[in-house]
Amino acid sequence: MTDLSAVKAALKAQRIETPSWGYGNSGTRFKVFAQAGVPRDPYEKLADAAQVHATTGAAPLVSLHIPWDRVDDYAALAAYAKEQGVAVGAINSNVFQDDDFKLGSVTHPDPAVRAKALAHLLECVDIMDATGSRDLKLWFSDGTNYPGQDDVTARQGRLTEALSAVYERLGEGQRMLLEYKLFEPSFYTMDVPDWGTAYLHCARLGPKAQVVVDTGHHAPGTNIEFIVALLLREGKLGGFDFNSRFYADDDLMAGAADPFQLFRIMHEVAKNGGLREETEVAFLLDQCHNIEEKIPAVVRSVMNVQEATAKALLVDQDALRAAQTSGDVLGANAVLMDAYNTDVRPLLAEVREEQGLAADPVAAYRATGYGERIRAERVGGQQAGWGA
Ligand code: PSV
Ligand code: MN
Repeated sequence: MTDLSAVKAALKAQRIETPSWGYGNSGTRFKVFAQAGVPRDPYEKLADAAQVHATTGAAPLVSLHIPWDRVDDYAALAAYAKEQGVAVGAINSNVFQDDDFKLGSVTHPDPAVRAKALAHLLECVDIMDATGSRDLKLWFSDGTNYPGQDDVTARQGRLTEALSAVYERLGEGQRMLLEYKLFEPSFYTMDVPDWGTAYLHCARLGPKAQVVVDTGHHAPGTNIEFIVALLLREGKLGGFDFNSRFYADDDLMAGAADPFQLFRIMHEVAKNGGLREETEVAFLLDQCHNIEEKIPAVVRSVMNVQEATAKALLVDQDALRAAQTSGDVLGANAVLMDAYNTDVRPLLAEVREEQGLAADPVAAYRATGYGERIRAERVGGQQAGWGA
């Protein structure tokens, strides 16, 4: 039997981190559709993120991307976040938008370019010191497009060198989260294409280095929950970049394309201790809202993660184990499906009401009139986007 009060406590404790870039303009390589009311600077992004937390009670952290969120005074930015009721979460490095990085950043054949990339990563740790962030999230677009373009093994050596330098710089309580991606923008080889490569580097570096699973970064059909279970078993799951995909790295709302997959992932997380605070799994969203209204889309995504988590917590683990040990294939599958097919919306409404929140966060957000206000007030200036 599942203990409902424990399920509720776990749901109340879950902290989902929203991405600053999710509030800015975004698009595909074909077109960016600007939206009225979009933030013009990191402060306005934090104010938007605070709306998501105010209505869900589950999104107290905001992940920043440097240089998109560059400011003069990061301590002041962190203080502003606090005033708004949120805090700065992970710092995401960006070594993929500078002309010098055409052939790579930390794995570039030219040592001068590598030094420039490393300097940026170290600057990100300085920013973490100022904001009080725990996590440095590293994703490298590095790789090659053509067989023979560069020495794949040498590139791994260069990667090790840069990662080691960053690892050495990490302070007390800080972590390095290494994110892998199968392809794009490099098409022949990515230097960190999969969890195995990320794991090898993190294992070599030490306990402060962990792997990030971006749900959009795998080949179609990949069993992501298996990867999650293995990483948790090794103490190497640092966190997630949640988003949905139909085809490649679509960056759609988490839980929108394949809610069953999100449930299966959260089931492995919940079962293997990933919801315990001391395990420190970061539940980040990494998604963009190209055609839909941004703030309610982030609210919806947070709710989708919560629903998947609630269903995962409702799995009757005793019944599951009993079915598994007796070889009852259908019975075991039924236990899992029973939980997945439970309508957890009333449970989550109850959880929210117990926290003094409205049962329906999207409706609560609409009722604030915040959307109308920012559309009226944020006129003029440069709207934030990927390049800003
Ligand atoms: C790369 O595709 C990625 O998933 C990384 O996390 C980047 O930092 C992020 O997207 C930027 O949107
Ligand atoms: Mn990502």
